[in-house]
Amino acid sequence: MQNKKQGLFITFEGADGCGKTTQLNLLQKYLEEKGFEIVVTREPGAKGLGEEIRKLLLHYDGYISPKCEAFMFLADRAQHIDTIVKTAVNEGKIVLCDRHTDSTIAYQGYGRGEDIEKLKYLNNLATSGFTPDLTIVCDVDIETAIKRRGNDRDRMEQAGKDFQIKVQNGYREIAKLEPNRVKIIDAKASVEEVFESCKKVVEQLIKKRYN
Ligand code: Z5A
Repeated sequence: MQNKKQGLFITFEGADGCGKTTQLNLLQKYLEEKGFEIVVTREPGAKGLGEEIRKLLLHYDGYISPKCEAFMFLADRAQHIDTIVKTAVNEGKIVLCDRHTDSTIAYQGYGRGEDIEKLKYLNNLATSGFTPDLTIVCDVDIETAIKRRGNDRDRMEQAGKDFQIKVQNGYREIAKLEPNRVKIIDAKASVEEVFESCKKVVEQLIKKRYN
């Protein structure tokens, strides 16, 4: 349970190439200018052991079974939450995290077809129930996302267009189920316009938390 003295945990999600990292970086700059202490992090692979897991997940050139893949993301998450995210939030910082639990539901659940309820249980186990205060999903059609992403593809990005569409629809379902936490932002517009939408939802949260 987070109290008023704590910071905030904000996650960015969406299909690969949606533009979420661009928005996260803009938000970091904007909030730092307002005097907030910001920690920027990511899943998989924030640092140390996580970076090693990331290398395997994205660049291992042999077969990784869907269940093994799910457990590797979850292992990274357990380490990340315990060693980076919780500490920073408890110190009053705002943590901006590029991908988190919803990626597992969207990619391993909706995308790969692993049991979603079981994945939710495992997410909860990995995070000890530590949940983002806000999740911004950058929603853009897959053709645009593919164009933005370019040609340099890792193991996950090679999964194909049908897979990405399932992931995209997965995010839309997640947002329907948790409308208070998960906000869908139309990410098709220009970087500046998308940032205006992000700022709006973040400012609402900050007002609620700090005023
Ligand atoms: N994964 C998983 O399966 N399960 C899990 O539990 C977790 C992750 C945690 C991590 O990849 C992979 O792991 C990911 C999901 C999976 N795989 N896939 N596929 P990653 O960390 O290497 O990368 P990513 O998170 O998928 O994407 P990214 O490289 O960070 O890109 P992005 O955040 O989606 O977009 P971007 O870097 O901000 O923008 C991409 C380009 O578009 C760039 O050139 C920008 O300048 C441009 N851009 C951005 N916004 C705009 C707008 N508005 N207009 C025009 N151009 C724009």
